[in-house]
Amino acid sequence: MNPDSQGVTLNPTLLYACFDVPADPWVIEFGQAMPELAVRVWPHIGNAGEIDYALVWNQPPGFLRQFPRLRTIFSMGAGVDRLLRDPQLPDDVPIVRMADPSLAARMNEFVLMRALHYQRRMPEFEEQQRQRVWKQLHPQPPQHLTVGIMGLGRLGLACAQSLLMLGFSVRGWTRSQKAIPRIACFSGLQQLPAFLARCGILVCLLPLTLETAGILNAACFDQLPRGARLIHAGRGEHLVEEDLIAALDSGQVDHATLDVFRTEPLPIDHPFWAHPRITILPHAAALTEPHTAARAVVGNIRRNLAGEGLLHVVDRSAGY
Ligand code: NDP
Ligand code: OXD
Repeated sequence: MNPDSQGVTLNPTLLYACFDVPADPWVIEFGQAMPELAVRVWPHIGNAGEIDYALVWNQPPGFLRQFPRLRTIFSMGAGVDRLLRDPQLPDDVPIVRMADPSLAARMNEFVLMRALHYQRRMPEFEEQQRQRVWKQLHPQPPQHLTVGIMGLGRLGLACAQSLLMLGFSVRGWTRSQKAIPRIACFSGLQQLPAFLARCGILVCLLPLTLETAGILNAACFDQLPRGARLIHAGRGEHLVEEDLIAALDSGQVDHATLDVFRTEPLPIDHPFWAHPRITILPHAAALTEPHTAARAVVGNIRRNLAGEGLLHVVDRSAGY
């Protein structure tokens, strides 16, 4: 460390260790946002004892133990489930999740796009096109279509507010009870059935925790109105895959848009690829964008250096 008389680090060092994510755009953005920040890119870490901050993604278990001076772990993603699964994660270093506003903006676009796709009956028009059928179908008025969002956090709440502006009827399900104007709010497992009972479109934007793993299962699908649609951009482990296939095949669920999977990339022989009522995206609903995300990280580094509290710190006991 290189402290001045108040104990503030003058030349902080950030390690970039996002495996499989190219470093170059990030190095450029960090250089512009905070020229005094020294950025080292894994594996060229130099002296591990000089690393103050680490920006990580998909790093191997135990990786973060080698940096004795680490002050903050920044996750490149909003979801920190994989990070928290590391049994050797240093337990005295705060973890900050990605809360860059552009992530919420991208997720918002994605959920709106798919909700409108369903509201405007696009799956039916696509099928008509395959059959060369010319038949006009009235869209479902959005106020008659309830979109239920599991998780009203930074992403879910942004989506909920935009859906409201488009006239959809919106409800949300969270861990703690909320009171949000014009959104019917439900919380906890006890209120899950009442929440699900009206969701013509179910959106999953939950973090993956012990409580939420496998939550998109047969019991969940059975409680939805018949013919409901699913938009899933949480984590692959939320979904019991065979239960979705059964629900689609029985007509209980009409269509699913899936962005996340238990195994990513989705194996080439996975039945989802060819299912006529599943739309697949390669975990691309909301990608972290270096230009804005590097500034979000720098903002927090500056707060930390100034002795202010970090923003968006993960609650390890809650798991998100
Ligand atoms: P937040 O932490 O801001 O919000 C999480 C929400 O989930 C909160 O409303 C929380 O409730 C709720 N929640 C957590 N546990 C439970 C539970 N047991 N029962 C009911 N509700 C629960 O997260 P973000 O909105 O930033 O991100 C959500 C997730 O989206 C990420 O964890 C990640 O998995 C996924 N994601 C996917 C991306 C993609 O491209 N596919 C991109 C980015 C994120 P409460 O408000 O009461 O705390
Ligand atoms: C994230 C993700 O968590 O990309 O940000 O899924």
